[in-house]
Amino acid sequence: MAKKVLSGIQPSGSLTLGNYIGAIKNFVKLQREHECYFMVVDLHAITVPQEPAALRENSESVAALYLAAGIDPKIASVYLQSHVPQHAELGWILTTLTAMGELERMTQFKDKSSGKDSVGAGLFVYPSLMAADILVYNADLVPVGEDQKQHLELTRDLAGRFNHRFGDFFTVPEPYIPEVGARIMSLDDGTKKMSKSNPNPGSYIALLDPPDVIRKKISRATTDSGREIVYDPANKPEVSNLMSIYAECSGQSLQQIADQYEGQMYGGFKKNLGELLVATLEPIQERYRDIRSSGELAGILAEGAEKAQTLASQTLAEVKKRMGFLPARG
Ligand code: ATP
Ligand code: LTN
Repeated sequence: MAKKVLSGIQPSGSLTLGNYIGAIKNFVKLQREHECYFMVVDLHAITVPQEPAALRENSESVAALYLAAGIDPKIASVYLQSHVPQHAELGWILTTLTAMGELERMTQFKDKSSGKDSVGAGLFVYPSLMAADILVYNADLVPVGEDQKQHLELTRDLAGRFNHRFGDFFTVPEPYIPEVGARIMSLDDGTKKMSKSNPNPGSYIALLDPPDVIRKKISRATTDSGREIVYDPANKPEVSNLMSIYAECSGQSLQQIADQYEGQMYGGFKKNLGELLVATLEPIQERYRDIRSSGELAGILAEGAEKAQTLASQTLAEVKKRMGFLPARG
């Protein structure tokens, strides 16, 4: 049976290979069988300071990359979170059902706030807004990378808490996390996740990096000592990471890759990986340029938001009724 699927990516920088492998590839896969909602979560992006011009550019860029990567707006709704005000409204309501202790335990909050003099309250309550994103559509499945698992757990708890207090209403959603590639690591440190907000661009492959930059970044990627090309994330995180990327872009299994490169040096493997990435990303980049220059994006986003809002407003009306809010009219 068709399920409801929802996910989002923050317009907080240029999308990386981690976002593509961990999230977007699955969005594309799921759209054929399910009712899908794919957002650009701009309200989440402002939980850390964003320059207005950069937020505008990144929001358009993420939306265009969704389409360039293969999301078909005729079958999936693609839109901006801020165009559907029910997200913020349900976000507030769920914040009131969330315990401080639950938010304090979130590792993303701990990572993003550590070492900062001043941290916005929005960064702290970010997971309640994410729960609202999901529950406002009563989504069944949420395709995300490994790092979002904890936020999904909280979403499930909040759905259960609401249902317990106000009667069964919310669907308790399931995460949909890929087996390989759920956590693509940084190219300069195999123990850190590849992230678009890393200040060192050498640490990530951006989906829009030109071919020569891609080749250079892969050739400079840190590799573990030793010379064997084997998949062993605990002892050889950096080579294992490159192997995961290779597997995701070639469709080969990790074992096939290990067999193919048995006895070979890192250099040849990295050179081939660079070419594989260029071949994977070039068609996406070409479609991206077409979409940006076509002028069609605004219309697609407006249509997506309209469809999403129809469903979200029904959910919100029911939530408010159950909680005892008076109706605005009648
Ligand atoms: P930021 O650095 O701004 O926090 P990010 O690059 O971590 O951003 P998000 O917008 O937070 O990206 O994530 C979008 C989606 O991409 C999420 O589903 C997330 O789990 C997934 N994702 C992000 N980074 C990776 C990664 N390195 N490996 C696999 N999936 C990832
Ligand atoms: N928190 C997520 C982005 C996000 C999201 C969502 C993902 C916001 N709302 C709803 C799935 C469903 C992140 O940082 N990657």
